[in-house]
Amino acid sequence: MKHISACTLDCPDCCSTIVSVHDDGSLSIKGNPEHPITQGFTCKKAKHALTRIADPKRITTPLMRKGDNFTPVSWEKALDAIANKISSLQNTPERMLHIRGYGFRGVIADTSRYLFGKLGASATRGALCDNAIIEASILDFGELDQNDPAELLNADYIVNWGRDVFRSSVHTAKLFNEARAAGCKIISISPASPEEGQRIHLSDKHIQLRPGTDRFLAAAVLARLSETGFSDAITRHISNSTPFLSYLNTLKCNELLKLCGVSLKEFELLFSVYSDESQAVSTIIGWGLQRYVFGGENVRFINALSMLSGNVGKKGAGSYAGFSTGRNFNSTWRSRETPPRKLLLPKLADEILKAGDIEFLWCDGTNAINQTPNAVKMAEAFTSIDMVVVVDAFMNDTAKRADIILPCALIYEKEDILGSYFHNYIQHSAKVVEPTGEAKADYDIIRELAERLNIPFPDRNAILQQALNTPAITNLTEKPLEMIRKKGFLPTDRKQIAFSDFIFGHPDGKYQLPEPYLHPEPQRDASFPLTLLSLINKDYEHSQIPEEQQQEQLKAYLHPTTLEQNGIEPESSALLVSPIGKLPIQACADSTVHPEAVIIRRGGWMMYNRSPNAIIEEHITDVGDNAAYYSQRVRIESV
Ligand SMILES: Nc1nc2c(c(=O)[nH]1)N[C@H]1C(S)=C(S)[C@@H](COP(=O)(O)OP(=O)(O)OC[C@H]3O[C@@H](n4cnc5c(=O)[nH]c(N)nc54)[C@H](O)[C@@H]3O)O[C@H]1N2
Ligand SMILES: Nc1nc2c(c(=O)[nH]1)N[C@H]1C(S)=C(S)[C@@H](COP(=O)(O)OP(=O)(O)OC[C@H]3O[C@@H](n4cnc5c(=O)[nH]c(N)nc54)[C@H](O)[C@@H]3O)O[C@H]1N2
Ligand SMILES: [Mo]
Repeated sequence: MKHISACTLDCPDCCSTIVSVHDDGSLSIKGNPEHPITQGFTCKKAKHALTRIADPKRITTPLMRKGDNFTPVSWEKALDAIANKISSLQNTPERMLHIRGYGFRGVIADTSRYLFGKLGASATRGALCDNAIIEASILDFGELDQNDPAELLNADYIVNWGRDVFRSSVHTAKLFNEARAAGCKIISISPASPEEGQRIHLSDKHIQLRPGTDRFLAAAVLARLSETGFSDAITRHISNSTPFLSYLNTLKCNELLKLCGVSLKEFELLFSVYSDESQAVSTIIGWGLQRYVFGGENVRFINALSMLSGNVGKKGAGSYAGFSTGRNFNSTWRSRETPPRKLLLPKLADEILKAGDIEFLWCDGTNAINQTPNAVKMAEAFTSIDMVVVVDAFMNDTAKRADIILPCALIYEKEDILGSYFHNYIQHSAKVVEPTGEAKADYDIIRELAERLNIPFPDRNAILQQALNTPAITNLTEKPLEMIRKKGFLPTDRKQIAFSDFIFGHPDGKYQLPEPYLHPEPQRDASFPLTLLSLINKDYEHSQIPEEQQQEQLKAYLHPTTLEQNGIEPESSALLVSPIGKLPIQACADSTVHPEAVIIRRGGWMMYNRSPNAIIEEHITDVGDNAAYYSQRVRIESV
């Protein structure tokens, strides 16, 4: 039996999938060939998500803590205990905290936010993922928008500032490949060649730079461009060009190139791309380069380069920074109450301990302890809370610290609709099988809890219908919900080229350049000379990794000269040391890694000594209060 469904993992591609249910009850998937972006294939992590459904380690009954262990309890007992605790806090609802992660995407997936919003619980602010790129782009453009992905096929050049398309978005990689076949040249910029070990190579040129220093490279190109001046046709759409352009005249290219470690020859190549007005340059901005304390500034100088080189509002050009996954839905059903208190997510451990009064925590869709900076302190903070409820399907580092674990239905065991942060189709994730064991869909868990608390709760179909009631969905021959259930996805009505009218989202309709200032990189402490890059894992979504895949020592990749300087033999066991801890690793030589960087793949669990966050401190980005994971300095020591 085959069903059209969709992948709910937090990923730009947001694939429409064809799910086959086999006679033995097992599932397999392939990409929907009808979907213009999915084009009949999916990545490995989407396939691996299936293995979790039938994983023997999956939690399938509610569990309640008894000392150091958990015992299975009925849903009645678990939900009654939670409802009692919530009721006892009805006069001090700020003592409740809700954390919702990125483990599963969707419209109905957000119902926990609705309930805890209604209850007046504390929430979080800032983010672990992409808030620096979002907020920086909003500061520039006044809103978040980008050209349609298909415009990449009209590009003469694609400059990929640090997006690891082979791992993070295989359908972007396919578009790159098609663009190249049509004659487009691709330049990638990052501290490590993301193509090492890949079957196909996409970049015509890779420019290696020092971690975190993209703003200096973008500024160097801007400074050279400013020597011949910028056309009034562009600057008249900018509200604050005068101070920025004067600042560019004070900058010295060679000094900027020294700061980012890029050679004059490579710079000249990049300059030749952005200076040719007859060419369309698509600028891709990765999430990696915004995970630094000046991540927002990195993004803003790259956007400025796109804008001032005449590549905004143009066919085959533009800055690709993403947009909101929810933008094609009507979200009025969701609660609009402002939480009484918002705790800073990338510093959550400190925030919880400082507040000192959080008595109840609800965590859904996140392995928060493992994925947030200073994981060790996060574990401490969790244990300081009277009742921690974790809605999850696996006994990870977060669930292990819960008082009550509620087993959730997983992907393909529940229905939802969802958007992408890369393309403008909306997808229907159909329920294909019943939840395993006693697991329940998050919506049902929340609704049953709401019933106990006498809080009226919207009906599932009503939420879906309302979400689809938007001007972005037009020209349908049937009702949108019926149609998306049948077809699996729907197009939305969005402009192909963002800002083609040069009207930007700021009140004056103009573009805004960043402050005329470049922050120097933070001072390096000589005892921690290396930058720790904790990059995504090709095969799995963040920490959603089966335990049997986590038994080997974590591998760290360093340039051979870095290993030699530190007296570390390639392939030997070593320690990565930061000011807050030590992480055992196997040191691997990789000549594509910048000599000042160490690369590890993120998502591994702390209980298996594989979580980078055990040694990552709470650095915050300049814009958007995002976790600046990659600003972490470490050293390597032999064991
Ligand atoms: N060191 C370091 N850490 C990072 C980053 C980094 O660059 N470096 N990047 C960060 C980024 S980009 C992100 S997006 C975050 C992601 O961090 P998280 O939001 O914590 O995401 P996951 O690790 O995928 O964990 C999701 C959890 O949700 C559970 N889950 C899956 N499906 C469902 C469901 O249907 N219902 C419920 N209730 N639960 C479900 C999974 O079992 C899993 O435990 O991590 C961040 N952490
Ligand atoms: N397989 C898989 N796919 C995923 C995910 C997953 O967990 N697994 N997670 C999804 C999520 S939530 C996210 S946020 C995205 C992340 O997707 P990406 O942004 O593609 O990946 P990251 O690992 O966050 O960033 C890594 C890239 O940034 C580069 N980089 C690091 N520092 C710098 C720098 O200073 N300058 C420049 N120019 N480049 C730099 C690295 O060399 C690497 O190529 O992937 C999504 N897709
Ligand atoms: Mo993310």
